[in-house]
Amino acid sequence: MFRKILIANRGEIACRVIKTAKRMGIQTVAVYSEADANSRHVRLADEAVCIGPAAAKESYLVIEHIIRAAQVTGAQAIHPGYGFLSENEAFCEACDKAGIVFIGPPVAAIHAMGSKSAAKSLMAEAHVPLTPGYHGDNQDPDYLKIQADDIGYPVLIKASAGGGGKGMRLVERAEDFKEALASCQREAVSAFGDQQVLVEKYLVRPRHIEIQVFGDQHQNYVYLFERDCSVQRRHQKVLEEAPAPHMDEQRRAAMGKAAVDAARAVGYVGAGTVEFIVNQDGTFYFMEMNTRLQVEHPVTEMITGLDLVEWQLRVAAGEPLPLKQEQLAIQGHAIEARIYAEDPDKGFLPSTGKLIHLRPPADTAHVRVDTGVEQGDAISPFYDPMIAKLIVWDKDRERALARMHQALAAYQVVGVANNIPFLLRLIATQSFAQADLDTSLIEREQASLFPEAQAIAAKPLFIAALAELSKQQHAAMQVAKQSAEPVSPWNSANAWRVNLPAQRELKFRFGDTLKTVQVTYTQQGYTLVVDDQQSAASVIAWDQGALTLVLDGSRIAATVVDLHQERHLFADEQVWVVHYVDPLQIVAEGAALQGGLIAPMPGKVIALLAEPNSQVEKGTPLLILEAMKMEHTIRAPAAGLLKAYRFAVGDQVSDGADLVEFEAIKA
Ligand code: MV4
Repeated sequence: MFRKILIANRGEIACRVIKTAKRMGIQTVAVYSEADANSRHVRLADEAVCIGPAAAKESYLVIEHIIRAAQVTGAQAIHPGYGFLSENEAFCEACDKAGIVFIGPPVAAIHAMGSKSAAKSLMAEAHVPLTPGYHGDNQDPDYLKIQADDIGYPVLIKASAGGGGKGMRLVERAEDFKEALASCQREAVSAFGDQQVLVEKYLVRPRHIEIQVFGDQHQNYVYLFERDCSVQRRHQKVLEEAPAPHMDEQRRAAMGKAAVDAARAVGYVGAGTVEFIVNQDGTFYFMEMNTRLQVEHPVTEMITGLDLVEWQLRVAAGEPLPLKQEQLAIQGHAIEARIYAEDPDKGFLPSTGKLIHLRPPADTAHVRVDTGVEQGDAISPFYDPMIAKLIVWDKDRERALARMHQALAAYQVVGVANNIPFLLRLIATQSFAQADLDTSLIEREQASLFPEAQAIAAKPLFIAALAELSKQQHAAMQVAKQSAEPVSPWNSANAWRVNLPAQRELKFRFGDTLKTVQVTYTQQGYTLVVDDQQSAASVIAWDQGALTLVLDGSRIAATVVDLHQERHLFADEQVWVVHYVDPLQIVAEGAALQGGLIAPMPGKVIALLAEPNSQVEKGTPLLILEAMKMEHTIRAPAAGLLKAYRFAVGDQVSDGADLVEFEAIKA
């Protein structure tokens, strides 16, 4: 077995490989770009080597930098992970040339699977079922048209060098064939430099089911059952599960045999995946073979109890496969969700930034989180914006689905937009819940996946209000501790007023809607009112955002995370984001139109910051008001003329007092 391996990757897969290597007592070398200098995979590895600037093409894709890192650290083998150089023939050859073991298939297998049409011909020889169609070299348009007519419409024209859905044309009618062919050939030339196409029967509502295969260097082959990866968006997998719903033993054995025959046909070594496109009736056809460990391999690990990276290391070190086919069995059901820093409400635009709050669900026998980031890390714009893979397991699909809901709802992320709420809606769709799977599921379920924006209920607003009150109370107490009169009523933040019930308002914006929560202080805590909802509320505990509260007798644990004026509320397996409207800000914005800025609450003027009769920009600090034992900077709500101050430093001002005379420049 290797003493030391280098992981030529980053993020969750690098961390995942390091974890298995550590468990096996193998030393690990990480490689990282300058952008990843403080990343988790670097922290987890025994050694780390910088291989270049942030851009992948100057770091993670630079073969000689990686080979050199292995040589200087004495790594005997390289694990490529997935993506990057994991299916790159030149990299595989460079490893062989440098006498470093490439943990993956021989270069001939990578080569054989690199071309779609070559792969299909290999599969045909291995009697692996191919989609009915024409995959030959005769590219004469008239000949191809005859083939299409024989296949029967609808047909799909595909660029042989294409992949991932690029270079495909659906042809519904014979009269459209020639034009679609010409268009597909043009795209194939421009995108892949090769205009060869194939013509297939179009499968309606297909599923994507793939078989995990393993081969060792002693011609042993096994299949580790199947994964259903039909839930995709723009050819990116979103959810994966194992075993495939509605799969029967005979079909599983037939697909497994086909996959093993395919692996044997190319002399495959290591972990491989044979992808099939499958009709709703279960008939299956070869699609492509991947010569890397797939992103979704953990669902296979969860139902077999195996560690596929350990198998990869053992096979690469020349050991025989640890188990024979008859020793392999499926236990339970596993589902994986890919958690991404992307914004589903903005076309899944990637989101970058610092993960100021990141709290995954705890790892248990039922929940596994494979991640490359920790709280405080950043999602950078240079790479795939994956936050983590969340994998759950239970005895059957229904229980696994419940686990996934629970785990997603517990996954707290603040600092980047993310797809967790989308994933929660996705697993709750009728189609997914009932395992009515096919590659168009997400398109089909658009209505429930992108619902109309809902009005916010009272509960989250009350939680936000209680968090705000607790935070201000805590701040006031901190100040009181330093003041000469810690028990003075001025040092409390309970809106105390002579002969009046202590009351105040807290304002929150949810989307474009402004909500005002009326707060009345009571002996027991608070009475909160918003719209027509009223609740008796109290705070049991508040510690930097961890809030335990009681609303109308029900105890609730909530997490409230501040990001600038945003308040991210996690409670009841839900998340809300509201915008706290600082009373000082709203007064400035609201009052500026009347030519003055009024004091939002009683306080003392402690500083005048601009010159009377001067032009100021929007946001220019004008004065500082000390209110509720906190300093509040009153800023110019718009560009305009600061005509005069109405108070001097040290003056006490009452709630609503006119502070300055200000003339906004009309936009
Ligand atoms: C097909 C097909 C329907 N009929 N072939 C998409 C890219 C590549 N994986 C093959 N793909 C398809 N080939 C025939 N004859 C539908 C797809 C397809 C698809 C396949 C698997 C997973 C996701 C997909 C999304 C859209 C289309």
